[in-house]
Amino acid sequence: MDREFWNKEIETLDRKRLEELQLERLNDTLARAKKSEFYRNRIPERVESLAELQDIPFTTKDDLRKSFPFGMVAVDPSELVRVHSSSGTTGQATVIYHTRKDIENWADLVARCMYMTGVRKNDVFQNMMGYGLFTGGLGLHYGSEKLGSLTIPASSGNSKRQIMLMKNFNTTVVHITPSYALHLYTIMLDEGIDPRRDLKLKIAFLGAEPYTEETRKRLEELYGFDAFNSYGLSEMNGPGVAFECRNKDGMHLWEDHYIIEVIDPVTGEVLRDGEEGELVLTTLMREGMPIIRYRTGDITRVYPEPCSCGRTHRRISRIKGRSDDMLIINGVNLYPMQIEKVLMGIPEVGNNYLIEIDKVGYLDRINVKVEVRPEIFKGDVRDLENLKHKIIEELKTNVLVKPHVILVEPNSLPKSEGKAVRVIDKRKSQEV
Ligand code: DLL
Repeated sequence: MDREFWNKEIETLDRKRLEELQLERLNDTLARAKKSEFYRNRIPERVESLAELQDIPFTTKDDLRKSFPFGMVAVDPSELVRVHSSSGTTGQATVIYHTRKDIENWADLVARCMYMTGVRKNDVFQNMMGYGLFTGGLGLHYGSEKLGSLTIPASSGNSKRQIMLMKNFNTTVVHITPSYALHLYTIMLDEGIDPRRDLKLKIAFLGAEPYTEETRKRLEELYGFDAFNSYGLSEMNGPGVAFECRNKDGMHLWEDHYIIEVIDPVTGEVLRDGEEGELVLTTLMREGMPIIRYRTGDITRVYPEPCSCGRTHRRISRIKGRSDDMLIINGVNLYPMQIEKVLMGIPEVGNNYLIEIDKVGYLDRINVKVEVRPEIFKGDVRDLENLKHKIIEELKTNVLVKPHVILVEPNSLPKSEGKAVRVIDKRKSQEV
């Protein structure tokens, strides 16, 4: 019979042993990190318990920027074999370096994630995330090759070619951002392709941007695949940090490679399992650039209960958004995902939307532009009016803001082939 785990011993290690391993690896990490300019005078030689980690200051994105280019490198630069950079659009990019061992460890983690969802050697894996400095492409690529599945390095975009590749090679597994998956379906419709009928897709990995359970369900229905949530960030390698198992209820964060903390984003206080806050991660295996207590900015919580799959590594909940994504509309706090949740739950709503915020006099106004399904758009105007009212009512009830809703033609909003821009806040540019 097929085995169930990529590495059973480590994935099911009992919690006490796992924590002992973490302490051992944390001390190795501290010793390595001390060799970098940034950490030299910032961290102790060693700690006696995991709890002592809390006495070490956080590392922020700004610290990474300031220590560009080599301030956090902990090995001789000749040992580095790869560089990745985070997708930030403003200011100095954050740069992460890897040694050969780092790349091998990362590939093994990704293979572990893929195997956990049911991918095997005989699968055909089409990687539709950008290849390059972004980690979504190369990160999954090496993991998939390590697992042994046939790997198609398709990269993102060029939708017609993606569809052709899926048909020619009988692709069974895809890696794609949820917003691109929503868009790609509309191209399939135009091309007369019904993925459930014409393709062999079984599994999808969706990640790199926030999305809702409603979007997952919608995509599973449209494509007929099982979609698994995948979380990661360049600073912690990229994809492969946390992934859903077949239960699809929270993402196992690999605690043999990372220490998890969740903090109150305002006070920095460490919260208990189950409490929502900002995720803070420490690398345990990285050689080239160890990072200690990194503030990810991502809002989540740790599941206190163990998972029935047998893996002992704790799960984190779907990321609600980044702490800096939160919008304040006339005093009401709101995450864009709360709007997506409502929209993707309404069947007549199409596969794309955009939130624009501006000011009218002293008041904030939120405009939600929503693409409509083609058959509804071409149908009766009264149905469109009813749909508009339904969206407004549901948003008012669930999100507590009254938006201005504009229904638009399918495929008319800016398309996403990678990470979608869901919000345009015009209030800043309106200030005089
Ligand atoms: O997006 C790494 C990645 C690639 C993850 C492919 C998963 C799949 P960055 O470009 O550094 O790295 O962006 C990291 O994206 O801090 C989150 O805010 C967001 N993010 C990533 N995965 C998820 C997810 C890659 N599943 C930032 N849900 C992170 C919500 C996510 N947000």
